[in-house]
Amino acid sequence: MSPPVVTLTIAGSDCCAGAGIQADLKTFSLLGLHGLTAISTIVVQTPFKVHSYQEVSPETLTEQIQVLLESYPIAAIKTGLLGSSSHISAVAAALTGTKIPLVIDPVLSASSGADFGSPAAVEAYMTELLPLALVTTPNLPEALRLLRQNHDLDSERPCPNEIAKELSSSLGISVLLTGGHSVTEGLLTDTFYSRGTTREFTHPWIDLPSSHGTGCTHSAAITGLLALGYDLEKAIPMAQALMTHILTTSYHWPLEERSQEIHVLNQLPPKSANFFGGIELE
Ligand code: PXL
Repeated sequence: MSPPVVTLTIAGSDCCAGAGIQADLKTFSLLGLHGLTAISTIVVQTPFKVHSYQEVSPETLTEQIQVLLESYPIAAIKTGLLGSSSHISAVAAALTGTKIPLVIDPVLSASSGADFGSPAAVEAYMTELLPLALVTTPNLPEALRLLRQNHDLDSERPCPNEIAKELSSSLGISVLLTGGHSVTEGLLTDTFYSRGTTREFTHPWIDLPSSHGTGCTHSAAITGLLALGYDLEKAIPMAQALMTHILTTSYHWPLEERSQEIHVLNQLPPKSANFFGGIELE
């Protein structure tokens, strides 16, 4: 048996395993990949609330990345939650000079609370880390924060095509602006801007109450497909098909004593080895 392709995630640990490192690893496994992890932050949370979080030192974060880069044939890398500007700078320093495709999910806040988007973090993303990426996958609020634009999204609707283009042009990388924050008639549109061209990917909005980790899973799927050798133009629609499968087959437990229902994205391995949510790997 040939060894699996290796993929690295640099992100936070989510103890309830819906988001973060745990979501990334499950998504990599689903694609038949060997996932490696460099943990930035330990987040104590459930889907309803972030209780606390603890950053690892920038030195320990760097060391994890360095030993993994030295020891494994890593085919693609993603970053998720980085707890501070020191983390972002440490990751940028550790990845400078590697030619490995890099996907950056600029997590500026956890869905259940906790803000990671200080002005220093935004600055470090814009000047140090994001320029190293092949693609970044912000949602609209994240893209606006990175561009330091203030909009009241309840009353204004900034044009996603212009935001994606502006972010892409200022960084010199491709941008996939995810559309989860503007659902129209049950559909949402992700906007992809790359080298002067805009493409829109429209798909059904699948609402999953009390769940989290969609952004992590989505960017992990893109990273995994890049690791398998697909280019971005193919990886993006394939990752979306995989997301639709993961969301429509999500699961939850009966309520019993708990006051709220917890829904979990289904990243369990499919029965047929080569079938991923309606897409056959070539
Ligand atoms: O979904 C964003 C996210 C990323 N990483 C970690 C998280 C969360 C959200 O809860 O906990 C570790």
